Amino acid sequence: MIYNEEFETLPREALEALQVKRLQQVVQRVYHTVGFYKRAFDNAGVKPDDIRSLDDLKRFPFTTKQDLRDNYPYGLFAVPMSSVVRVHASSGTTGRSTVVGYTKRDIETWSELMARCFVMAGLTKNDIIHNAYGYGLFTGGLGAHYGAEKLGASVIPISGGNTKRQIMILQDFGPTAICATPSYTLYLAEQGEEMGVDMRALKLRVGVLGAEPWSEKMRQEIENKLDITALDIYGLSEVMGPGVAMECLEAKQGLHIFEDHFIAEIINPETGEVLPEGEVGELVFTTVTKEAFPLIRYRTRDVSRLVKAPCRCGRTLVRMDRVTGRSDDMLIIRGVNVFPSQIEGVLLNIPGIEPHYMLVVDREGNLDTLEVQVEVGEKVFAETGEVKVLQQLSRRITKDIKDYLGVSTKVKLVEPKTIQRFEGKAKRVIDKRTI
Ligand code: DLL
Repeated sequence: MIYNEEFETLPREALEALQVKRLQQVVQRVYHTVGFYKRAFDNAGVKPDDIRSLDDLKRFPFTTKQDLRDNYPYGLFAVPMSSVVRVHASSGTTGRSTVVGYTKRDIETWSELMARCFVMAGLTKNDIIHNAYGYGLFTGGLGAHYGAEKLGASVIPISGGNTKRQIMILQDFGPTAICATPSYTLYLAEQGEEMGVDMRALKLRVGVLGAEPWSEKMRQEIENKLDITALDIYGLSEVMGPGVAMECLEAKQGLHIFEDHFIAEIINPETGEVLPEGEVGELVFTTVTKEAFPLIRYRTRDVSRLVKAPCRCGRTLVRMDRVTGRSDDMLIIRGVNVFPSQIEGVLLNIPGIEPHYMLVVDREGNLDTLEVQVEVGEKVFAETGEVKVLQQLSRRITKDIKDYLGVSTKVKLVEPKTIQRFEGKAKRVIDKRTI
């Protein structure tokens, strides 16, 4: 089944003609409504009229996460706030995270794209969807929720956390599909087993899983433990949220990008050069229908590959490979995006510690763990042999990181001068996860 037969199966020529038309409109619009784009285009010596074909897009400048931060919170919005009906944000709970906005029509578009994803996963209005993506500033919860309602399915808005209750609801409410991060899905499966629940006997049939990188091996584990088909969903707040691309049930080979709304390019992250189809590089998206927060050539930092070959499911939409990594240092810890520099920012505001730290990321029982090792200042160390003071310090660090970035950590205070020093680029992260 295909939710929007017309737009998901357009012949490539017609699809590209539609993209060019929409691209011309959005480029005109941002040039005249968002100061940032006017300056960026002027600096690059390009004008909105320069778009005559899709190929002309590569002459336009990139937009980066830094640009979003520099224009925090609403500087890149292309409509007045009176037309914005929702905001979301990624990376952390406060501070200069990236803030995105939606008009009423943007929410409708997003809901449709999420509905397309659910249908791509074989779901209908007769399904009951257990939505364990977090509700709040994160786009996962509400994004999936609106899409499920648009489809007419029944949503259980359980959100994240409270695992025992989730398992009870999985048994009692009889959901046929689950939305969650792949690592949390595995965790749920294992916790259920530990509680003596036969997790394969639940009514669950499909998982629509994403928001973090995962592997074929994890897919098999999830499918075995829950007796479901596990499919990959991709998205990012800046571009929309979940539902930028989705894997189809029929082929399970690559994620279809909704090209009537987003133009995808793959670039060499070092040079910015556009790479030919089939080569691995950094994904770049241009949104062509968004009203509140259009983005031109946004560098996602996600590493993937594009394949235009026809798909068994009948959709003509280009497919991207599952995202295996990033071309920057962003970490995804239990679905929360964290940059080492943000943790550094929190640490620098706490008296008594040194700006020498190391982040150790691991996975215990399918849940990510983050340990922050940080040096105590000489003075504090010399003056306070007292364990209590050190405990207080460590609690403060844990609390501040949780408050500012929304991620739980284990803090390990270490003696002065014990964390490795680097002559060149500092290595701040040890990621031990094997996914
Ligand atoms: O994670 C949106 C989302 C919610 C996608 C629910 C899928 C399901 P952000 O919090 O802005 O948005 O994080 C976006 O997460 O740039 C990728 O690095 C990573 N990511 C998202 N989906 C996948 C996936 C949401 N399927 C960032 N595989 C992106 C690998 C993913 N990485």
